[in-house]
Amino acid sequence: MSRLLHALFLSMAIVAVASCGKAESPAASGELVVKIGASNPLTGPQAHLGKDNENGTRMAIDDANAQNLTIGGRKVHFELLSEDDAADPKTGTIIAQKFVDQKVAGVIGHLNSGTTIPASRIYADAGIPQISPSATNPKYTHQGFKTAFRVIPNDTLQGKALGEFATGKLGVKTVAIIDDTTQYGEGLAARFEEAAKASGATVVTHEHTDDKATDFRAILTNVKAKSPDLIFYGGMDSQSGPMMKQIKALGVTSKFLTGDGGCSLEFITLAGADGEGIYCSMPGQPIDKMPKGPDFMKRFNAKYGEIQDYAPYCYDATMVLVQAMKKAESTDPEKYLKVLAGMDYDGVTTHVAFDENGDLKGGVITVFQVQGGKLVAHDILSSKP
Ligand code: ABU
Repeated sequence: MSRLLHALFLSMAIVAVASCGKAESPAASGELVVKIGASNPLTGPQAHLGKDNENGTRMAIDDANAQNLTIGGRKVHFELLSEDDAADPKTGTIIAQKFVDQKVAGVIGHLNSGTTIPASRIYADAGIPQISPSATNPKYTHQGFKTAFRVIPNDTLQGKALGEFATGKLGVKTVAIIDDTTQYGEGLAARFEEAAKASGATVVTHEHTDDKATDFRAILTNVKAKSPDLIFYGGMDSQSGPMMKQIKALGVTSKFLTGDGGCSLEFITLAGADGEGIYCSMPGQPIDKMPKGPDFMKRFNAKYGEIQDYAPYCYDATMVLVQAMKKAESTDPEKYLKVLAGMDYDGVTTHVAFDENGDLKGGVITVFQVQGGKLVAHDILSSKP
């Protein structure tokens, strides 16, 4: 009996100590807790991009909470549920189902087209809005889902703009294409190929690797034998960096162009001096030309360090979702989904409004060149899809 009493007192003491000094949880204080899911690769070779996305979303949630918003007359507290999908499509769908079970109000993500597209069906079936800040494969918003939105220009625009940039501004006549066989890399490479051919280039070879490879020397030896004016890579920075080093080591002198997945600070770190002079693109304006870019960059840098790629888009995606709930005065997705589809929002990156598919209306593509170890804006392209 005395043992039982002892155990009872001990557990009461633990509860008392645990409660001491702890802020009342938002739910306990009568606030309505609104969960927002974010799914990104937080481990593995794309973890730096995943963390960048997570931080952009987190910053928006912190800002929204600081506004002390009420929705439908109740004070709300937004809570970030962040998951690591490791850029793996199957893991992405498991996380999507977990978010549905947790009744999230919306999802910001996933980072990759390869995870975003299969997860989008799960969100669509559950009626939960998904806003992608970074997945650029056009298929995502072309499946007829009312829940799929994107705040960044897609690869229909990016691929065409880059194909025309290669033949026009760079004046290349022959092109070798390499892609990583992912929904993003292969899709962008296909769009680039169409545009490059349509604007007069000859594709001398189109090679495929995968998103785990690190040794590209066999492919690059094939490419070298064709002496293309330009190599285009559809894939991520964790591969374009080492690929660039191997290109130089093999003595290949072709120009090099890649899309947004390869256009980051990480590319510069991985490629080192061998990355100097290459071209890469990001959908949207350079940050200093975004409507609220400079202020965002200053605040983000102070909190989280340098922006890798998509953090400002994550911020806008989150804020658009929050504003749609506020405008609808409801946290019921059925009510704010329609409002979200018709949003007009002055974001950090641009004015956000969606077309009939849920894609960002308008948009430009910026081509950067690596100069002195920095990404320097070279051209802003606005090719029509
Ligand atoms: N947009 C490039 C990186 C993410 C993706 O689309 O897979």
